[in-house]
Amino acid sequence: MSTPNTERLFFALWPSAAARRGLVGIARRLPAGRRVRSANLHMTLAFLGDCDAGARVRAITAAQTLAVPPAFTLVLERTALWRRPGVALVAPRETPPELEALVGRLQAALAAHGIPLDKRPFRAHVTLARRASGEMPALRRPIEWPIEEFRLMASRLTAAGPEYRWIARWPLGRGGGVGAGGPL
Ligand code: 2AM
Repeated sequence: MSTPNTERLFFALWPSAAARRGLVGIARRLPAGRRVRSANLHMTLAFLGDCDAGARVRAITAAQTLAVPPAFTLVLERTALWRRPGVALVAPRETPPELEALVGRLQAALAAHGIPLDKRPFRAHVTLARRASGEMPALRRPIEWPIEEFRLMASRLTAAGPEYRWIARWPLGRGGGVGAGGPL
């Protein structure tokens, strides 16, 4: 639970309008579950949990010093259900190397700045619904999502569910090069 002096932070990718439409389209076809609100759909890169002001500054510094991979297109092709938590999701067939690089470098930079992360390995996915069950519908066509930036997000729990706002954004590399990121 966040205290008045902490914020729940995570790094994430936020979908383009077209990718969001694709995500909402498949979410609507789920047989059961509590759907994630359209504005909240995202892919988590690294979950930091409750952070005080010092940890927030270290997280921003870590992201700024990152050697970002080039921009790329993420193709989401499959749906799945993680039965135990009841998470309905969409995911790429395989995690693209640029996404592996982004997450790996982010994890390393956060560790170097003294920010502990969940030990569980990264599994690229977008949560569509929770408390989901039943047969997952197949995508009618792959969702193509241009990944041009990543964001540091803060989450606040409200009576209507979680509310997310971005704190900072960093562009990925242009023209296939690998460069150091900075806030937009
Ligand atoms: P998800 O990626 O499976 O949806 C903000 O809470 C985001 O961080 C959510 O997207 C959530 O799950 C992800 N996340 C990862 N680990 C978490 C944890 N231990 N507690 C809450 N959210 C977590």
